[in-house]
Amino acid sequence: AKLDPTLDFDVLIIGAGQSGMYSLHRMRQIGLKARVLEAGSGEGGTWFWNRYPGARFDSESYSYIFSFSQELLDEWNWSEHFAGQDETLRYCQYFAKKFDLKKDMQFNTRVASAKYQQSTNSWLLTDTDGQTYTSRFIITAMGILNQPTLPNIPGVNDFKGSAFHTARWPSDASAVNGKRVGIIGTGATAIQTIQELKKTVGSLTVFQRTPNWTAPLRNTKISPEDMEGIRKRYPTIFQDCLDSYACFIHKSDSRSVFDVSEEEREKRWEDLYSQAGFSKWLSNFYDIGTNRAANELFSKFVADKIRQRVNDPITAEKLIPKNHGFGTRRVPLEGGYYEAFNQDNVELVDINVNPIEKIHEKGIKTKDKDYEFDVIVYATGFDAVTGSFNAVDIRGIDGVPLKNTWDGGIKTYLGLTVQGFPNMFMIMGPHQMFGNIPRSIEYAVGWVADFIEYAVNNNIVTAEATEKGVQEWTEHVHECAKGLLANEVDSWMTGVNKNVEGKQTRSIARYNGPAPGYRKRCDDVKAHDYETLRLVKGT
Ligand code: NA7
Repeated sequence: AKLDPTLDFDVLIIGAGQSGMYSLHRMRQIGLKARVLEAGSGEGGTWFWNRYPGARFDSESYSYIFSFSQELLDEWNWSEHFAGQDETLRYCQYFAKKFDLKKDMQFNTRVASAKYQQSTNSWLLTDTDGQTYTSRFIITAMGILNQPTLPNIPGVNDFKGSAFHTARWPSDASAVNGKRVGIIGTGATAIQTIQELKKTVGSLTVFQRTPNWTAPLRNTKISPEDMEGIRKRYPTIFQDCLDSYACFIHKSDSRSVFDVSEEEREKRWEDLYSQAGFSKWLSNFYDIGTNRAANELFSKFVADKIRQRVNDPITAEKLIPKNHGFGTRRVPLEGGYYEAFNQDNVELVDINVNPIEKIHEKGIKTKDKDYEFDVIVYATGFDAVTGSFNAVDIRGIDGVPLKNTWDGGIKTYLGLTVQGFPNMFMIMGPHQMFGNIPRSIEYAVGWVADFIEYAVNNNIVTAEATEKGVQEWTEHVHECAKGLLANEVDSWMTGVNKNVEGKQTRSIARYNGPAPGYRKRCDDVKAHDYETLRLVKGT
């Protein structure tokens, strides 16, 4: 079908990650003419771009996939509980192949601008080569961590050796073997990278600004028999995810740290520490996320584990966070991270004590020492969430830039739509449920697809968030954010990236309430024929 014969497409989708691929599949099911525009040379999004050594799931692979297709669940086998990047990318490629998605995906196409055309109720997209595309609807499926940021350190472009961001790892895997490597950053990405690099580098110098609380991933292989067991449990796994606060498979604990004796608490924490995945974060006593005293007790428990694992007590103390509690930032998971610092060829530099003055031709100069490197790795994170949107010149009614609309703070309706930007739908936009991202993607794509199908069937040519809807939703998002220790700490989750102008202070970038509540609100909007959107019928 073509909703409007003067337009190229019914729907344009920006991004070929899991959001974009599933959006395309759903648009085709409705019978619409859709195309995905993707900057990369292949599908997979996050799993396409992030090829650094050690990149892998921190969540159980089989909970981080699409649940809608029984065939896909029947056909795909995971080899590890926490699959590596290559396996997850192959899953994405298998998904694309199975649903024959690639014929409607256009790669090596970076969208430069997206402009709403009032006269035709349509969108005009222009890529960086100047090619234009028009459509009735657009779906942004750009991901929340797709704009890598380099550190704002003087001389960052002066280094003559090989230097790259973790999300742009060179295809030559031996790039670091036997080399003198410096790495800046100690976030989730750095932690995965460091524990791999320690095996092959000549030497490794880690420049740390803020240590992170991290705990064992405990990844293991999945045998064919185990996989059959997992397959049988899929319905339960997905239901458990849907029922939980942030869609993870880990069951929450409604007890307070102070409900149990000290002995019982320690026993529980030993047990959690020995378990795989995020259980030590998500299945812990509920108040480690809300009560400072409770959080301090568990943080001390984990600090002692770090002290036991790191031989040099001074290095151990440097690796223990002092200014934020466990789980108040996204918890990186590890397998041998702390032990890296027991190797003679690995050094930890605390840049709060010994600040980096500049990067130069041969390496990195700190206040006390000049380091020479063959390779510098920037594990310095992303201009998260709004960064994906700011990278595209998006303009709504009267040519108003989306950037301006969000200047005084992010405003959306359900994290899915923005007032002044009709017919634009966001998958993993700000103020949406994050948590287990594929669960959030599957829900959001489903909601948007259901709406677009409704619009097509009811001759609706424009749909836009209303001022009242946006105000109520934004207030609700801010209300839900109260009381969480995580919102009192700088991180990409609280909208802070010191390397990016305008991101020096905290903001509320995500929906912090419970996932079931989020879905109920969105379901209600659908049940009431989207009456909280401003809908305009065609003639
Ligand atoms: P993160 O978690 O944002 O980590 C970035 C790291 O880089 C973090 O340790 C930063 O220190 C450090 N950084 C950034 N800029 C600088 C400068 N200028 N100087 C020194 N150190 C710096 O990104 P990741 O890629 O690790 O993880 C992103 C998400 O991907 C993660 O949460 C998972 O969901 C997967 P800081 O903490 O700001 O002091």
